[in-house]
Amino acid sequence: MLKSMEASLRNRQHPLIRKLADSIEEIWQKYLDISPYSVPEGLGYVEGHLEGERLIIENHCYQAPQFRKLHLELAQVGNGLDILHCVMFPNPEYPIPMFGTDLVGGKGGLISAAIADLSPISSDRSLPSRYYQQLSALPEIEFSEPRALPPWGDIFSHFCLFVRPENAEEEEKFHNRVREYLTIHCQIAASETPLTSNLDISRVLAGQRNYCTKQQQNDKTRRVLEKSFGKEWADRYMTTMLFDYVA
Ligand code: BLA
Repeated sequence: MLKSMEASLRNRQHPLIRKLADSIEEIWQKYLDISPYSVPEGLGYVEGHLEGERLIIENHCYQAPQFRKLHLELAQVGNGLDILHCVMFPNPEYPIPMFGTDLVGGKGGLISAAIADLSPISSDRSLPSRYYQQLSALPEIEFSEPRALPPWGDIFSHFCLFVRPENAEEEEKFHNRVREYLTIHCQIAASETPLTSNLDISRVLAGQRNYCTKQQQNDKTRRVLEKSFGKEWADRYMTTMLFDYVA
């Protein structure tokens, strides 16, 4: 029953969301040794409708040796607003960036926000050199409507894409670039040697904590969740499911 509901939400969503969700799972399967991850009780599939608008959320979670949690979330507000959210949380022995992507939109067939990044977690906010080299080697692309990051967005890298895709061609350009980011990330992650020094590991944890606490400040996400589920639930969801960190 759950499986068929899950399949049906994706098929009802904006084509860019459907394609990106499929790509994410395809690339994870291709490069990583993934296994199931158990989602906290009651959070696999959730529906809420406090102020009228119904919000449906479905979570797909995996883990891999290099990643303590691979989280792909699909959501739909009312009948029109579609959301894709994905974060890859590295195990703290792996000093690699945080991959994150968020797509929001669908009303009138338009995606209003498309963001993707490999965000650094080092204290000087630089990416590991292998990442920097491979990302720099990608051909430059342009979008007709780039968007400005909010104040908490200082966590994102120089390679962060944040745009409002104007048409199907720009949507495809975004999709392809995110596939490239994911492929680079999974290939590098799969060939990394884990850290052994506790000091180095604690630095990774501090970087991941900073990333998550900044993301928790996204009032636009919080408001959507609060409207359907209330303040307390929204806060718990943002801190335990969307952007949880290891203390
Ligand atoms: C923006 N996120 C948004 C917006 C909404 C959501 C409604 C505003 C869209 C717009 O301005 O056009 C809502 N996003 C959600 C909800 C969920 C979600 C409800 O994921 C989950 C249930 N957000 C992320 C990740 C990144 C991210 C991983 O979850 C980045 C890697 C970024 N979302 C992000 C940014 C904005 C945004 C930067 C714009 C915020 C702003 O302009 O203030």
